[in-house]
Amino acid sequence: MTLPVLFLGILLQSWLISSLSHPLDPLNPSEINKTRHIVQTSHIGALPNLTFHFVDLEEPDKGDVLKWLSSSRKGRPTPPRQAKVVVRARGETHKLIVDLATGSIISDKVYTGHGYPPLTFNELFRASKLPLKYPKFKVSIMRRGLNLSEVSCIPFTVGWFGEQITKRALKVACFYHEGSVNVFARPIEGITMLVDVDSMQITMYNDRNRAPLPKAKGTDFQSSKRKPSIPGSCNITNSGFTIQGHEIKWANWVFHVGFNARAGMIISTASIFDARKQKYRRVLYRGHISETFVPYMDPTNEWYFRTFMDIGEFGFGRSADSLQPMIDCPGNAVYMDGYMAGEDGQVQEVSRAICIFERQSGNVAWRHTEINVPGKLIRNGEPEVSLVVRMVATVGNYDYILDWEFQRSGSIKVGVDLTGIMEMKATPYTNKDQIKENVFGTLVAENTVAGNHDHHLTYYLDLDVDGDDNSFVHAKLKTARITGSKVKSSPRKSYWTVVRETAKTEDDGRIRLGLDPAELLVVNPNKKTRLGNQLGYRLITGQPVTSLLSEEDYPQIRASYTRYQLWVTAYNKSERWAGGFYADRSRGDDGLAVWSQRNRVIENKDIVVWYTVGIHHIPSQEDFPAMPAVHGGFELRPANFFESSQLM
Ligand SMILES: *[C@@H]1O[C@H](CO)[C@@H](O)[C@H](O)[C@H]1NC(C)=O
Ligand SMILES: *[C@@H]1O[C@H](CO)[C@@H](O)[C@H](O)[C@H]1NC(C)=O
Ligand SMILES: *[C@@H]1O[C@H](CO)[C@@H](O)[C@H](O)[C@H]1NC(C)=O
Ligand SMILES: *[C@@H]1O[C@H](CO)[C@@H](O)[C@H](O)[C@H]1NC(C)=O
Ligand SMILES: *[C@@H]1O[C@H](CO)[C@@H](O)[C@H](O)[C@H]1NC(C)=O
Ligand SMILES: [Cu+2]
Repeated sequence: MTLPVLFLGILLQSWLISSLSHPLDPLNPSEINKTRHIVQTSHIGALPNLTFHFVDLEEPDKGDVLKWLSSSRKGRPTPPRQAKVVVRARGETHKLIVDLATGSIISDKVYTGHGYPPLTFNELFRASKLPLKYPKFKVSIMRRGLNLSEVSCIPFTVGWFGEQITKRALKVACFYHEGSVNVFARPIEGITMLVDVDSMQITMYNDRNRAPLPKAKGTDFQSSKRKPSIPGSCNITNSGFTIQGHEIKWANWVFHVGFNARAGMIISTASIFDARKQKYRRVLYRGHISETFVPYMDPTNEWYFRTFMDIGEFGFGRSADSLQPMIDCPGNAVYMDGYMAGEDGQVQEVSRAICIFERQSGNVAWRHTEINVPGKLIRNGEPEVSLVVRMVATVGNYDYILDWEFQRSGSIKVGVDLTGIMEMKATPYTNKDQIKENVFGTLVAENTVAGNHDHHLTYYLDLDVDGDDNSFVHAKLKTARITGSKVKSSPRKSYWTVVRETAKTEDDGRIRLGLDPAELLVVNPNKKTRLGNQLGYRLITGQPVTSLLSEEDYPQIRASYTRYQLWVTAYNKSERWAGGFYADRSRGDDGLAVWSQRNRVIENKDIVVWYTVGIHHIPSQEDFPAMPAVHGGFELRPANFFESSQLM
């Protein structure tokens, strides 16, 4: 069935109709507005200079959501709508729970732990403008013979380096955009400015005045080739998916797509239809990106602090870009808008924040040719068709293209493409032969070093394989030797065999992947296939990357969860953000690594898998002036979940 796009558009706009609502729907514009109104007319609203840092659905308890899902749904009321709100006033951070039905604040707690909520766009913007009015900076620009009106400044989060007392702070670096749109390519090197965010003032200034300004020539990444092909000329159609509110049905899948300022796109309650059992079976309760850690490997004064945790410090939803039809998503894509609250609590809309499209990849889903049936040549197969849900987060210089791809086979492929502009440092060198010191990166253009760095993208995966209670199985492939009496019966000396280890507690759930071959499975220990195999879903990982920073290094203390690529924890509604909710200037005393230390039982329990897609990035000249996309990701693939292939 093909739904014309126009019809889908009408369906998309009808998400306020309650019969289409789902308990995990993100706050809609009128709910965000209402939340603001409730907060502003309360005692909190009376506090001076109140700023909103996070507004999201306070999600109902999982049990209530599941009850709603298993009921007939239509007409059944969703659990009461509540909002989670994080505001700051008088130098304090308040965490509020707002009840939208009664219009009241039902919980108000002042956060007293380490770290701060995400920076607001307005704070970042104001910080970026401070240098341009700062007398010492003006002198530095004049001394370099530059024109202040061609300078753009960009604020960076500062991390934490053992300070006993911290304040909300940013460091601002400036760039010369004259003659190029590639702002990051022309850093004005040697200047450090510390901004106190609460008072919005420059509180430290240092100009070491080094390194010439890289040239503008060759830095432009715009070109006429970038023009998309004319819509119309592209004749791809969707063979059929429907969107009701935020719920998407395609082929054998049904799932919910949400959005918030922190994670951006959130996939929930994904179930797959089992034709044999004639029912939907649960696979994933919630999946989204949880935290990113992007440490640069340059310990010098102007660079050491660049150890970003973008999700917690800024937010991928906050950084979500409006998708460009025919570039970011193909011609058959359908779009969803995203809504957030701004610093003043007002609704902010990201139009076309998410796109959904059917993809004919050109790959083969399965095939076979059989020549051994006498008198017959049997050739069969199917092209691969999948459904992709995509968003793009542009976090300063980098662009992350985030995909969730659903396949009829039962697989969910999660992909991330990294593209954009390198973070670059001005250097006196114009040729590699001149360089006798460590420049902590690659010379990618004259006077320009692109710094070595990592990207660790940690995914939250609350898998519920055919039910809540699951176990994690580390199925190791071990070489078996043929010895003793068996030697007589086989000319072979060895083979491999599978040794399944079920994780009992969270200690067993911390896994460093490496050379040892293994299958990683989330199984339902209470269910078996008709043939007696344990039902499961397999996690097929990408390259095993862990952080190489030393354990006592401050950035590593904050992002200690990057020590392992894989963690399994007991489900707890409030444990969602791997680096802790208050990631800005955090000290590593909250987050995945800390929760896992409780060593809870994870066998035959509701469990959450955390997997980190990691990329060590040694820049090369081809990454300049803009970087062709690099791909990372993983696959969730059924393993004895069905009785047989879902493609035939
Ligand atoms: C936002 O809420 C205020 C106060 O309740 C109301 O007066 C206003 O009409 C609302 N605006 C929108 C756009 O919903
Ligand atoms: C509120 O903000 C203004 C402008 O930034 C500032 O001058 C004033 O001191 C602030 N008031 C309080 C109580 O923080
Ligand atoms: C500085 O740049 C502005 C804007 O591009 C331009 O109008 C002005 O003439 C420049 N001044 C100098 C001294 O080059
Ligand atoms: C586009 O698709 C339609 C419907 O499948 C088909 O009739 C038409 O021939 C196609 N046009 C081109 C140019 O491929
Ligand atoms: C859930 O997690 C939070 C944060 O880690 C913790 O404070 C709370 O005690 C946990 N609840 C349970 C029931 O374990
Ligand atoms: Cu990179």
